Amino acid sequence: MNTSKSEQLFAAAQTLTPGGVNSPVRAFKSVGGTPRFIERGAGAYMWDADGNRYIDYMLSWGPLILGHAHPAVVEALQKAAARGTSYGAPTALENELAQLVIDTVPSVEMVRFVNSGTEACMSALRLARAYTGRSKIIKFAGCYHGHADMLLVQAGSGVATLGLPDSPGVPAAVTGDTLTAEFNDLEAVRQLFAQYPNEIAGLIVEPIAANMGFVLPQEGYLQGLADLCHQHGALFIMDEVMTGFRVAPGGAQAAWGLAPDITCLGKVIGGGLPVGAYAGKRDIMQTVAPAGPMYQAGTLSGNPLAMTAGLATIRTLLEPGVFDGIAQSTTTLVLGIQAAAAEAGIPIQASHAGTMFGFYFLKQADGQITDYASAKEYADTARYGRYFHALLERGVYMAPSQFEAGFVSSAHGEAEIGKTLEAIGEVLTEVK
Ligand code: HOZ
Repeated sequence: MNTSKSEQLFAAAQTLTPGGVNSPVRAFKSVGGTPRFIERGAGAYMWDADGNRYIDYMLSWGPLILGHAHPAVVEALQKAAARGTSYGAPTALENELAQLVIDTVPSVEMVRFVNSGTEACMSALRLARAYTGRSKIIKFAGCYHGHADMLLVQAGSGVATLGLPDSPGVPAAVTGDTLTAEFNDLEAVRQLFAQYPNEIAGLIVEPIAANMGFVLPQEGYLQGLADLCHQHGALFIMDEVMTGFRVAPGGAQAAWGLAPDITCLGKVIGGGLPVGAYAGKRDIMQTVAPAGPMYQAGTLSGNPLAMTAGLATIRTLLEPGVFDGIAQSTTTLVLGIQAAAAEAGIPIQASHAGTMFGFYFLKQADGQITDYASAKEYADTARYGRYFHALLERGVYMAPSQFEAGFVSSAHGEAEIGKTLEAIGEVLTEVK
């Protein structure tokens, strides 16, 4: 595969921006090699600067649930752009998207739009602190909620991929109120609440830990967290930036019958444009300025183009059969990966939920990954790197890290899933 243009572009980029990328997970650091510079996308495919075509399972890290450049999204955006790209004043579009989110995500009664998942989570925690008058928060090792200072503690995603310790530049005073526990360990959280009575404002959790690979919550775990929060006067915050509109249209909370106090959203609700949102029960959300005293603002928040792309995406996703079709493709893909790995005699741990999936190559067949500690212990990142590149050579683009999730879109039809499984079958015999 000729990648000379990507190599030239990457060399230039490294002189222009740190590491040559504008977000660390793009840099292929843990899998090695040169990141592909992408020129265009259509449906399930994207093309790099050298003209190589890939079936895309990263989908901009989740947002593109209808695939690249879906006609309904593109057409709506073209019309919206012609009317102006930002006003710094409210629009009807914000009402429409807020109402759609409220109608679809069960626990949500009010929404505040921001520009990214980072902003959504950062603001959700400020809200929990403002609402409860308490300072401490709980997060889980290997979970990633964006790069706000207080949340860069035992973080997943790029921090896990690069094997970084907690980031320099984050003052100890800022993380002093961040308590951590291992994912799926309810007892650890019980102990934290016992240790800090009346001090914990809220607990934030990814319902599926999808920034340290793909770890499903154990039966009853998330409800157990919610119950502990409520017994102790803390808010239960679900970070559904990745799982929102992906595990089910109403997110993991709809699929699993959970009622968080605050929900963080992003990715799909912006249809590929920069967006985030925090949302929740009315009396909690009324704490936010100008309705209440907690300050949070943004020049481009509720941006008309982002609202337009989100509306077109979600409306199309909610058409009969669309979501279920993507979920079915995801199931077919994961079952196929499991079968191919079994045939090749390679131990893996694969799982999926709705339209998301993930799998680990295991260093030992009896290794079971349930949290960040076991992910670091059992995940065979070296084999993942070989698998990633062998697939890339065959025109299949998975996330460039063992510690990230995969995504499927409505544009991934039988042909794409079939070709992908064929490639995976070949690759798994190669990386044995
Ligand atoms: N949530 C994404 C990683 N899991 C964000 C992508 C990025 O950090 O660039």
